[in-house]
Amino acid sequence: MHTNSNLYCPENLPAQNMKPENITVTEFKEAFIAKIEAMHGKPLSQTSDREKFQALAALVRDLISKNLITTNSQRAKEHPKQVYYLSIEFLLGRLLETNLVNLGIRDTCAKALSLLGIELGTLIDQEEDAGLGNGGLGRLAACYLDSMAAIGLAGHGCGLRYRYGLFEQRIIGGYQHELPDNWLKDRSYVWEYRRPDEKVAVRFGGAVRVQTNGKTRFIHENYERVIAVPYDVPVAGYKNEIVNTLRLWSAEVDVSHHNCCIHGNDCNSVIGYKHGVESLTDILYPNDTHYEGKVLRLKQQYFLVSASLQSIMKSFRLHHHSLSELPDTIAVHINDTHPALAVPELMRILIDDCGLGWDDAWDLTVRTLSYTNHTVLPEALEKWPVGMMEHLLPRIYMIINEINERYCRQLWDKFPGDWDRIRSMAIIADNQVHMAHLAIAGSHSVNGVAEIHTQILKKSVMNNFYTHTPGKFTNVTNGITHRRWLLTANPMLADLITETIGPDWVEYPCNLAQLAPYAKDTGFLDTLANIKMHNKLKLAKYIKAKYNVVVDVKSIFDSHIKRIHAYKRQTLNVMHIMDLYNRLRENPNLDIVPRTFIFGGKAAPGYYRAKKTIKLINTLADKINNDKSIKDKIKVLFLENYNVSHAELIIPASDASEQISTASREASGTGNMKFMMNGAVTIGTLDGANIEIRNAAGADNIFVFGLSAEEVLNYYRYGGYNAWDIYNSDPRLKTVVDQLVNGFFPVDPDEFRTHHEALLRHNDEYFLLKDFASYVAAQCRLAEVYRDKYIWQKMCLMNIAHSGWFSSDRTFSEYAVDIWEMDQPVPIWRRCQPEDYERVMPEHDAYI
Ligand code: 26V
Repeated sequence: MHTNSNLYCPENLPAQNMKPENITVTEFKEAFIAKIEAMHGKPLSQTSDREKFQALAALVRDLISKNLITTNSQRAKEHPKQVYYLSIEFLLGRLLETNLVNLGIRDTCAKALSLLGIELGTLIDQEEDAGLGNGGLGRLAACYLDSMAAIGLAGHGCGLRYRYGLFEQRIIGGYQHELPDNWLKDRSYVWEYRRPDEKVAVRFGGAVRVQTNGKTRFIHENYERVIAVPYDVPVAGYKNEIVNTLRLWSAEVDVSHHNCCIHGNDCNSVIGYKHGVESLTDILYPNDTHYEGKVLRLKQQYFLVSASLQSIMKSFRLHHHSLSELPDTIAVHINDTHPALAVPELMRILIDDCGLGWDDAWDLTVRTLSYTNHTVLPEALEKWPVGMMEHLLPRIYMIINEINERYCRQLWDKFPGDWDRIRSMAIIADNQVHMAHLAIAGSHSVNGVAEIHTQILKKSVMNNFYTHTPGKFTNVTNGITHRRWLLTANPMLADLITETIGPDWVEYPCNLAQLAPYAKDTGFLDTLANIKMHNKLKLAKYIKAKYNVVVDVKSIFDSHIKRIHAYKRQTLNVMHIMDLYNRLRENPNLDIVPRTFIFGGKAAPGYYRAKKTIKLINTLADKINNDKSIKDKIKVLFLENYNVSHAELIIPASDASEQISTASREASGTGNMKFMMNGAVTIGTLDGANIEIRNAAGADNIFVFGLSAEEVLNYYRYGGYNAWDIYNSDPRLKTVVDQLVNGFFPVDPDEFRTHHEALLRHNDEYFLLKDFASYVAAQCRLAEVYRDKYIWQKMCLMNIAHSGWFSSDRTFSEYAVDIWEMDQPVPIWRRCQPEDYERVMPEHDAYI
C-alpha cells in the first residue's frame, strides 16, 4: 500500500559499478532524464518542480542503495560492534542536499541540471522538512546519525515514523495557530524503504500467568498485538561509501487477527479498530519540557523500545552464538528517558524469550545500555502512574517491580536506615514509575550534555545516584554536524575557508583553528564581512517576499530562534527591545546602531504563557515596525514556522546569537554552536555549552551577562530573591514592566497579564528582572563593538576558527570510545587534539 519501491529503476543508473563521485555531468543529466520518464511517464518539459524533485531524489537514493548493499555485506562478514541510538525524535530536516554533498556529487548534479535549465536550489526547496522532533534533542539525534556515518561506525538510529511531524505554525493576528504537518502527503517518503518482511509484533494489555511446574515461566495472555513495520532511511557517510540506517517504526493492525470483513463481520467496527491501532504512530507529541501522563505516549515509548530491541536481538542471534557476547557486539543508547523501557524490555527478552536467569540477564542488560540526560527541569522528568503501567504493560511492570525491589535492597545494604535517601532513589515511589531512576539503574553509563549540566546532575539533581555509583557518571558535551551547518548551509563561507586553509577542515574540523592568524588580515576580514552581507541579503529578500517588511541589511541581525519557553527568556529579549524603543522615542536622534531583531520558534500548543509570548513579540513588532518616528532604526520580526530549513537560512545571516537562558536551566543548547560556526557572536549567560563556547572562542569574543548558575541554584534552594525590590529600584525596568499592562500596547489590557504576574506576583522564577540591567549593558557593549568593522569581524572569525571542537564528529567519537567501547578504530584526530580540549575544557574547572 505505502511502497514506492517499484518506481526506482536501477537500469537508469550510469554504469553499474561506477562510484557516484565518478559520474560525469552528461551521465548524470541522462540518468536524470531517464528517471523522470520512468517515474512519471512523461517528458521532462511537462513535469512540475515537485515531480523533478521526486525523480532527482529517487536517482540519488538509487546511488545510495548501492553503497548500502556493500556496507551491509561487508559488515555481515566482519561483524563489527553495532550501536543503536534509541530516540523518540529525529529532527532530520531535508535530506536531498545532504545526500548530494555526502556522495560528493553536489556540483555534478547542479551542473547537469543547469544544462537542462533547472536550478538545483529550486528542487531542494521542494522537499518537505522531516520534522519528527520538537527541538534540541531531536536535532541532536539527527546530527549524530550524520557523524556516525561520516566516521564510518556501524551506528543506527531507531525511532518512530510519525504520520504527522511537529505541527505547522501559522501566525494569525499575532497568535500561534497549529496545523497538522502532513509531511507524507505523497503517502511515502522518498528516502525510505518499507520492509514488511522485518515486521515484529508488540503486545499491549492482557494479563500474565505464572507457570511454576519445573522452571518458572511467565505467560502473557489476552493481549493486543500491534504490528510494527520498519521503514529504513539510509544515512550516507561523507564521501566514504558507508551507509547506515535510521529505522523508523510504523504501527499497523494485525490482519491475521482481524480479517473480519472477509468473514462477514461488522466492517465499520473493524475500520475503527484499524484506525485506533494505527493512530499509535500518528502524532509526535508537541511538548518538549512538560511531561503529561498520556497513555498513548507511554504506548509510543514501549512500541519504539520493544520493536527496536526485538529486531536488534533477532539480528544478533543470527550472527552470534552466545548471549554472553551481547555487550561486546551491541550497544544500545537511551536518548533521554523516553526509551527507558529498554531496561525492562531487554530483561524480558533475555529472561522470557532466551531463558536466562535474572542475574545473568541483569548483568548483560546493564553492560549493553547507556543513557543520556537532556534536561534538569523538574516538570520534564517522566513519571508514569503505576496503575497505567501495570494495565498497559503487565509483564514489563512485573520486571520493573523486581528491578526496584532488588535495587532498593542493595541501597538498604549500603545506606542502612537512610529511608529518605532510598525513597528519593527508588524506581517506584509515590505510586509512580520514575523513568530517570530506571534508566540510571539499568545503564552502565549516564551522561550530561555540557560540563555545567553534568556538574549539576552530579552535585544536585542526581546527587544521590552519583554518590552511589560515581563511576557511571560522565560528561559528553553536545555537538553539531559541520557538514550541514557550515559546509552546506553557508557555501560561500565554506569556500573561503577551503581557499584559505585547504579542504582538510571538512574531515578535520579542528583545522578551522588555522584561520585564527587571519584576524590580522583586513583583506580577509573584508571578505568575511562580504559573505555575511550576501547571506543577510538573501534573508532580507525572503523577509520582504514573505512578510512585506524591508529590513536594513546594514543593521545588526540579532537572532533568537528556538522553542518558546519561559526559561529561554524570549521575554527578556523583548524587554530589552522595549527599553531601546523607549529610549528612541524619548530621543529620535539617539545614535544607536540599527538592529533587526529576529525571533522564531514554536510554543507547545498547551503552553499558555509561551503562546502569549509569541503574541507579545508580534504586538511589539507591529508597534515598532509601524512607528515612523524612530526612522527604521529598529525592526522586529517573528518568522513563522521555525524549522531546520529556516534555521539554515537564518543562522548564516545572523550577526548576534541570543543564548540567554536562566543560568543552570539549559542543559547545553546546540543552536549556540551553529551560530558560532557561522561567525555570529554570542550574547549569553554562563549556561549550558555557552561556557565551552566562551572557553573556545576566548572571553573577548562573546558577550556574557547575568547571574551564575550557582547564584540561581542558591536562590532556588535558599530563597532570598525579591522581584519587587529590583522593579522598584530601576526606573527604566519599571517602565517596561508597567507597559505590559498599562495600555502601551493596543490590545486588551489583560493580554499580557500572565507575563506581568510571572514577573511580580510569582516572584520572577527565571530572574528576568535580576538579569535585565546586565543584559542591557551587554547589548550596549555589543552594539558599540559592532561599530568597528574590523574588531567585530575579528570576533566573528575567532568564533569560526574555534568552532571545530563543536563538530558532532568529536562528540560522537567520545561516545564511541568512552561509552560504547566500539571495536572499530576511531582515529584520535576525530576527537580533536589535546590542546583543543585543554582550551575548551580546562581541567578541574568547577562551574557550580
Ligand atoms: C521532553 C519531554 C518531556 C515530557 C513530554 C514530552 C517531551 C518531549 C521531549 C522532551 C525533551 C526535552 C529535553 C530536550 O530537548 N532537551 C534539550 O536537549 C538538547 C540536546 O541535548 C540540549 O541542547 C538542550 O539544552 C535541552 O533543552
